[in-house]
Amino acid sequence: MTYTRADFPEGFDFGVATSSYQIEGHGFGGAGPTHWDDFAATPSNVKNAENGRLACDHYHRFEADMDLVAGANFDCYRFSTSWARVMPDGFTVNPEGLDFYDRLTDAMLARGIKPCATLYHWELPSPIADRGGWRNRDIADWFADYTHAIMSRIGDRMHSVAPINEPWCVAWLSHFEGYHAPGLRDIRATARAMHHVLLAHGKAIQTMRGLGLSNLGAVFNLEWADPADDSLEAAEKAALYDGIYNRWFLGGVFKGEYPQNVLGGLEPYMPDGWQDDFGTIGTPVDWCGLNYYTRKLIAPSGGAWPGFKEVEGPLEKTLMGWEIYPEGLYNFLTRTAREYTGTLPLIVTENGLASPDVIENGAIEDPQRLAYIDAHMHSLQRALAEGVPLRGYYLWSLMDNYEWACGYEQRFGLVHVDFETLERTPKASYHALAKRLGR
Ligand code: IFM
Repeated sequence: MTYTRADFPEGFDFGVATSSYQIEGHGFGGAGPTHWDDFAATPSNVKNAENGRLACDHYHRFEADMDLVAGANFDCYRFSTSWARVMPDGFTVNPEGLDFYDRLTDAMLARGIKPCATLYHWELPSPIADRGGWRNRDIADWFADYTHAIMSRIGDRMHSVAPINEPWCVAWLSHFEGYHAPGLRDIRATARAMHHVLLAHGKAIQTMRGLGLSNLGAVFNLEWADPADDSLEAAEKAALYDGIYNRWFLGGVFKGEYPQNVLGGLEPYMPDGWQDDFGTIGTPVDWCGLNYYTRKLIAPSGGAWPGFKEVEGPLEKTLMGWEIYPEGLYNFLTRTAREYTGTLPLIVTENGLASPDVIENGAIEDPQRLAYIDAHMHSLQRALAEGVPLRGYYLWSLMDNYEWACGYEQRFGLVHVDFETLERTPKASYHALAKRLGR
């Protein structure tokens, strides 16, 4: 089944997403060092020790890149602003950084594209990391100051804003699994980051309300967890994985509580007074964003808490090795509305896949991407038919970019980037979507 714009309700937004460090070229415009530069410079953390210093050179090519967004008939462009570009030392404003986002905003508006900003997509200024980064409670106030600086400049022209992309990655992946910067594997650091990331979210929302901004949201990455077998132990571990990955963050923001099964492991390491912060964390938002890619099969592993492991599943996989499971998107849309957000608008703020795309005779065929998109659009249709207040669907990503610890190998873009010449070539999926999203 293939879908076009006409299959979706009037006013439904189609968008495409990127993030600052993954595309801009962090070496330009007076941006300061980030913990991703430090992490990438440390052996074995990132494939080929690659970093975002040049990336896609979007800093100099953003006008042409906005032509690509408009050319595929997308309504929205979800981008992020870089704390370290706006405040290279974490605290002091860099006028060049503000000017860049000003130009980028105008480039979107000139093409009729709705600007959808995210304020933090992982490039923490190194001087903030030196002060403990997400482990330090003060980060919530520092982040609010940065929010004030950037949104005072461009906030009036934003269609929507969300403070933090994917709090699970910011906290768990980076402080417990050590897979992302700052590369820690420390349960106390994790518990603090899990809480402070939500406190910072709440303070940023309050700051933007103070500036008179509206259409503010929260963006979560959600991963469906199925037990690897029929045992009670596997079911419990899948529920714990779900708690850590999904319910902790949704629960904090929308219910003012953390799941008991996760507190069972993290509570001894939580910062003092965490129970008193839910008033700030739960500051009302106007929409909820869901980033969805895959599911995991979970089994007990023995050993220390949380005592689970991922087991390889049987479904077709993407280049990342992630199973393709569109059912999970349907599950999350219905469950989130039912258990957390009620009538609040939902937006799928990221969905997409990496594939081994190569140019042949000037063209790039990426049929797996289009099939993936259609299968997930089918899940959107099912959720809409059941009354889920879904308002938009954004693809990850506009163009191939820096896929963090995987370097430049994993190509998530609708547009191919040659990382030698930086030439952009739209893939077959881009051309197909441009037709389907046309009015
Ligand atoms: O590239 C990332 C992005 O930065 C956040 N969401 C998932 C994408 C694919 O891994």
